[in-house]
Amino acid sequence: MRKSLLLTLLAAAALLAACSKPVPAPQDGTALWLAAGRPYADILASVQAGTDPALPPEGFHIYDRDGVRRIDAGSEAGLRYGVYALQRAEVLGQAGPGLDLQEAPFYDLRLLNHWDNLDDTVERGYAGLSMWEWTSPAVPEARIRRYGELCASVGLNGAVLNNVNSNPLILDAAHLARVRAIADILREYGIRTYLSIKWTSPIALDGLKSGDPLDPKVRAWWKAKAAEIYGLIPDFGGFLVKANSEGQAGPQDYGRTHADGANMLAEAVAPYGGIVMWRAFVYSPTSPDRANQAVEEFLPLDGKFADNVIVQIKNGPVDFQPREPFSPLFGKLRDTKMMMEFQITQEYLGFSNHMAYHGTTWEECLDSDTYRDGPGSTVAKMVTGIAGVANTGQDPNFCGYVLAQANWYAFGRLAWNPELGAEQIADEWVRQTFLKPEGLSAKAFDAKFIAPLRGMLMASREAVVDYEMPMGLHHLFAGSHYGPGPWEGGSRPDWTPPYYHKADAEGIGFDRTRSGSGNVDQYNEPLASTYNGLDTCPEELLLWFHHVPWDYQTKSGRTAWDEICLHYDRGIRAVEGFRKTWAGLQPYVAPALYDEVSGKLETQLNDAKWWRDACVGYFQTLSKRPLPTDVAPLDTPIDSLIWRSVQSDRYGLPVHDAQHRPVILPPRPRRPRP
Ligand code: GCV
Repeated sequence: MRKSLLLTLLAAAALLAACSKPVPAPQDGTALWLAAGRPYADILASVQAGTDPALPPEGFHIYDRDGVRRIDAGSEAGLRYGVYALQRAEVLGQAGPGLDLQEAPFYDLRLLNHWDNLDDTVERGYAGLSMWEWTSPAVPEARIRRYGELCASVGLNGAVLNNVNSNPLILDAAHLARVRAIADILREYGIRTYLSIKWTSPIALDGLKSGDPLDPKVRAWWKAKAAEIYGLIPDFGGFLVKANSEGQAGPQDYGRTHADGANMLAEAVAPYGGIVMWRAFVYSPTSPDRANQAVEEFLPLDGKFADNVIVQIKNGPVDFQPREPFSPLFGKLRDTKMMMEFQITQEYLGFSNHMAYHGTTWEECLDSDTYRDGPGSTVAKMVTGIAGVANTGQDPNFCGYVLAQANWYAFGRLAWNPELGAEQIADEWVRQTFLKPEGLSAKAFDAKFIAPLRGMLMASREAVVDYEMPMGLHHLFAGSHYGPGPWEGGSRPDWTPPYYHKADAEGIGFDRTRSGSGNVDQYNEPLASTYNGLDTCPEELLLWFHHVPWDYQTKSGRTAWDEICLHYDRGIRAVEGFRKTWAGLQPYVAPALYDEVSGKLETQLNDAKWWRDACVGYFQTLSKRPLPTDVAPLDTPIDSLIWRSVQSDRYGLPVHDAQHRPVILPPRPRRPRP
């Protein structure tokens, strides 16, 4: 009798426990970070909204008066930002009575740059074809509206619709009509439309003989084109230009300067309040150090650009590598407006397959001190606008990976306020994106899900640096920009990894010191000397600035060789840790999202091992040193990896097998090392 009572009690307890198990909310990532908040219209309807001309145009003030919640704003756009700020505060549990939140954006220009082509492919896009659907007759209005909401909710206010490697046809009548249709939708969300132009458009579209910016016919053509565009889109933002860069034509082809070219376009859009964003991403194949070139070309032009020209500079001097120092140009130009260009899409950080939260990358850059006007001259303060190369496409979740959505979010938040911390932003994003399971207290959700996922995000970029290119190594990737290729040669040295790592039997690293390429002196003191000194250079940038012997003693007391091996190993351990943490989060997350992230982490781990095996294995053929005893042995011998790269599909995306392993192709015919 007693026994059966006990059994009954035990069964009841088990049932109770089963019933109180958290039930994950059904979600699939398509609501992005708008998942957890009240709908926009509900929030708007629940407040008293007013305009306050004393507030900055895009600013807002949320407060309570006489028990009523109010949002005052400087404009319609400001009100929109205020409503979304309230939505966020509600989700974060910060919207209780007495809320008093007054904000305005730090930068006026907060743009996404879409590298979308008119055939709907997306250069460096890993989330499907172009979200604008250039090739289909109908404009995808629902998606564009959703995009507008997402951008507005994080404070973005501009979009360059097409690739900087531009097709001149973007400026023909048919495409401009479509651009107008898109602009009409985006305007409702406070987003201005901009276009990338091809320098040779007057030649391609109307048969002009030249693209010389000082030729009156060319100038007249651009003026007429600007008038046509503004006739269709009165609030058109302006042009983004890639000129004399990577094969794109530009004013230098006619013996003119970047300033001549930019100013000619600036004159055409000035009557309408338009701007020209002129990219500083320039480098020629013959220069001894690609990292020097932007300063070499643009510093002599300082002060020569028209008022409505902004020079748009990539965060680092090379090209969106997992870690670069900030571009020295930010600390050099004084009389030229500058704009930051970050890359949200993960061209060099595992596409949309790897978790690589960029909040930390961008925080590191924006907080860097250029010393231009003395200590405290951070990069954030040097620039007047901020652009991010978008990671969006037609995928239902927009980004190809739920965890990649965090980068779009982080970009918007930092563009609004570059002083926000990466960790705070990660926390906000997790709370807004993932719904609390039923049957779980908010406190438990915090401890069991939010904190671990936030921790994963925060550690993720450093993990990628470790398993791809640690200690300042850079540009070690293979042709597709996915996966390792430290051995790769080619006709153009500055497109090959050996140009950057300079590894040989003696040592490794690019000497950018005063006895090398002199790049350190493009930075202001005291940074120039800090980078120049072997002892003072931060070790995370050691091989960016210095060529060191393999047995150089690092700060840990280990040799450079051992330290490199340890970093690669550490990267793999980190991804293993992410996998383990994520497995523990299964009870709290919808199966669709759980499976998506689990699969991607599996891919990331296999890719990380491939990176380690290829890089450490290849460098070992030169250093001829054994692996340190405290790292795991390589999985794959270098002979099976060297001269090989991953199979790509027709869009250039890497192919993985059913076990999430990269499909490595047989060796290609060797090109001689330069
Ligand atoms: C749009 C890198 C990328 C190119 C890109 C270029 C740029 O080289 O690989 O795809 O072209 O940067 O920023 O212009």
